[in-house]
Parts: sequence; structure tokens; C-alpha cells
Amino acid sequence: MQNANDATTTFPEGFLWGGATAANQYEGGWDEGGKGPSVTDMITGGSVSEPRRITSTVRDDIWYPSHEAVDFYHHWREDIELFAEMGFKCYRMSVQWARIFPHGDDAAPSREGLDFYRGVFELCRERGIEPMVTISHYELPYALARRGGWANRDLVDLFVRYCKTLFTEYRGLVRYWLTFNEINCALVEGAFGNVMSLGILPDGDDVPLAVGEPVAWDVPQRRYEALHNQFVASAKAVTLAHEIDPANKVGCMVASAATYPYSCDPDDVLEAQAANRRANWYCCDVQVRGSYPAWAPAFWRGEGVWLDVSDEDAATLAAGKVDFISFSYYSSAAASARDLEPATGNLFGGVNNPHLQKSAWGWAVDPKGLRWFLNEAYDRYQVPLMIVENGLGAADVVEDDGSIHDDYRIDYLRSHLEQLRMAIADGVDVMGYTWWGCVDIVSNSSGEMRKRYGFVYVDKQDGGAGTLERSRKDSFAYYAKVIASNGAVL
Ligand code: BGP
Repeated sequence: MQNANDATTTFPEGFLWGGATAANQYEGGWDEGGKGPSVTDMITGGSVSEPRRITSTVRDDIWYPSHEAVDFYHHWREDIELFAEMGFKCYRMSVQWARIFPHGDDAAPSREGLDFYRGVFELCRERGIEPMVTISHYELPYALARRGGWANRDLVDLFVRYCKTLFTEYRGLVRYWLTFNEINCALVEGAFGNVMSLGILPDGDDVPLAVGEPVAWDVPQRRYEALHNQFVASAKAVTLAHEIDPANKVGCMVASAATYPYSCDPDDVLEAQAANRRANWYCCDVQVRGSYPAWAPAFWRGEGVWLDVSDEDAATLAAGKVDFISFSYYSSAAASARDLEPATGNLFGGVNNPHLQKSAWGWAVDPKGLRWFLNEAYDRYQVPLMIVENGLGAADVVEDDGSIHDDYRIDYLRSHLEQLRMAIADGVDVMGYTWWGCVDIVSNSSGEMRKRYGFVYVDKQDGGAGTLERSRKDSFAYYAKVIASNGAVL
């Protein structure tokens, strides 16, 4: 029954095939062109066993991966030509607030910053590539973090002003916008959710940012209020985008965490329902339906928090519903009421799923979970869906002749596209698919270069060495073939 689908179903006409990156992991030029520092510029490299750390000043003796990253700032023409060579129809990227408003609240935007992105968008358009722009992707201006990050309500108006600048400046050049990357990561306990998602800084210097580990300075009430501020800011941005250009389409963006019950024990089933609500539906409900779900008060009580949503905020949320849902998909999760072996690599926790293989970084690989998530989300919201991140982080080997045989990446891509095609056959309205890290960039969670996702290899190593030279991996030709056939050849 579950496999009752038509394997000959093709991808829709105009499907947005492409790749995705984020400025804080890709752009570099951290202090060039008048740019101010962002939160990520204060975060060190790390590894799977050594968490990244945040420092309160930039120190000379430390490698900060975002400072040069892989230098899109000076390689953008070359990289966009490579994307065009693969046949991209869409390029999802992010702009840095601190490149446009160096301190977040400057009297006027930086012309140099605006012109940099204008060049990028114009070249994309010339090559037939539709830009999709994330407005905030883990890169709050550091000066605003020093003022409390998103816990400070002033950020709502500052963000709206930043958005107004973008929507006005790039009217007609950019039509697809995402407000906050993985907005639900504000719910991830510990340093990661606070610092990366909300720009809430720890007390002290040189503080580790371990994913999912509780920290004493994490105040859940503050995190939920800060997330509420982001919801309000996002809703205002959606309304404004539509006013400035009715052709604008604005999406929310969540880190999907498709969560299965570990067993058919009703307690496991309820546990999975609660986990899916928390990780996936809480944010989508607010941003797609325009209001908190009926179960929000019970949920808040369980989390030990309480939100008093004013009538004005409720009206703002109701008016600023997004046009589509975008999400990242890497892995699925399992939930159990019993105390079982914890999962590795899952932002939202859960237990280990013995049916799945893991990547070298411990992330469970589950192509079928993508089909499950697409169907669940579409049943629930009936708005178009876009997969804006999916990919495999792996340590590639460069052969003596410079070639890179990344069959594991091709297998991962193919198996996920097969499930995506099945979801489309199931009737889900999917706008497009952008592979995460289409060119090698810095890993967000571990801060490494070694964890590579790209179809394009970049000679840049942990610690900062490398020529920054670009080269094509085997997966480059594979993806080009997929796109050329509009997914008929997988
Ligand atoms: C998502 C982020 C990205 C990205 C990706 C892969 O959570 O939106 O910024 O980095 O995950 O994760 P990582 O880089 O940690 O392998």
C-alpha cells in the first residue's frame, strides 16, 4: 500500500532545482566592504568531539571559520558560473544584516553592501537562476546581540527596516524570500539555540556551544519570548513584502525533525506526537496559520514558560501568514517513553533508530522520512513546500589526479530524490529542491571544513590553509544530468 505510487511520475514543470548556502558559512570578507561583525564571526572552529566556542572579542590566536570561509565574497562570479553549468534553476543564499547595516541600527544602509548582493542577483538572473534569499541565517549583527539579541523587542522594528531596505532595493530581482533560517532551532535547549538562533550571548568569554547540552544560563522563558519576537518580526516582513511587490513570495523555514514512535506502545505514539508538535508544528502553525495552536498553553506549561500574546501581536501574526513552507531535511528521529539509547546528531533529541544507517558524523540517513515529512506537512497546511536543505556531510578524498569520487553523496542524493518523486506522486505540491552546501562551505554545527557537502570541492582546510581553488566532484556531473532531465534520470 505504502509503495502505491507511480515511479514514472515526473517532476513538475518549472521545478526549482538548485543548491543552497548561507553567508556566515560561505561568504567570508567578514570585515571588508564596511561590514560589521556578526555573531558567527565570534565563533571558533571545532570538530565532532570538540564543540565550537564563542569569544567576546576576536583573538589573533584563534581560527574563526567565518572570517574567510571559502571566500564567496571574491569568488562569486566563478561560483555562480559553476551553478549555471550544473543547470541550477534556483540558488538559495543568505544576505548578512551586518553587511547592510554594520551595527544593525545604523542611520542608513551601506551602499557597498547592497551593491555586492545586487551583483550576485543580477548574475544569477542573467544565467536563468532564480535567487531565493534567507534574510536571517545565524548571522545577527554582533552589536545587536550585545543588546540582548532577539530577547530585545527593539529588534522587531530594526529587522522590519532591514527587510524594507531589501524588498525595495531588490524589487524585481528577488521574488522568493525566507525570513528566519530554521526558526524552530530557538527551541533547541542549551547554547546552540540561544546563540545561533536568537543571538542571546552567554556570560563570560570563550564559552562552548555544544548542541543540545543544557547550560545554566539558558532561560526557557526568555527563549520563548525571543522566538515570539521573531514570529512578530517575520509576520510584519511578510505583510511588507506583499505590499512592496505583490509578486513576492515569502516562506518560513524550519529544521524538519520527522519523528516516528519507537514502537506501537501507545506511550511511544504519544511521545512522538508531542515531539513532532514541538519540533515541527509549533513554528509552522504560527507562521502558516497565523496563530498559536490550541495546544500551545498546555505545551508552554510543560516547558515551564508562559506567553501573554497581546491582541496587537495576535493581529500581526494573523495578517502575516507565509506563502509557502521551506525546510531542511537531513535525518529523522524516533521517540520513546522509555529510557533508550539516545540518538546522535539530532538537534531535537530522541532515541536511536536501529533500522537506519548513520553518516560519518552520526546523522541517521533516512530517505523515506523525507516522503513522510512532505506528506504530513502538506496534509496539515495545504501550502506549497520547498526542500531548501538536504545533503550529506562527508570527508572527501582528493585523488592524485585531482578527481573526487563521491559515490556516497550521489547515492544519498538519488535515494532522497526517489522519495521526493514518490511524495509528488502522492499528491504533495513541491516547488523545488536545493541541495545544501552545493559548494563546500564551513559546517555550522562543528565549524569544520572537513565535513563537506559540495558538488564543487574547495581547497580550504581546517585551520584556514588552502588555495581556495574550486574543482568538480563526480556528483557535479550526476546532478547536472538530473536537472537536465528534470528528474527523469535519477
Ligand atoms: C542546518 C543549517 C545549515 C547547515 C546544515 C548542515 O542546520 O541551516 O546552516 O550548516 O544544517 O549542518 P552542518 O553544517 O552542521 O553539517
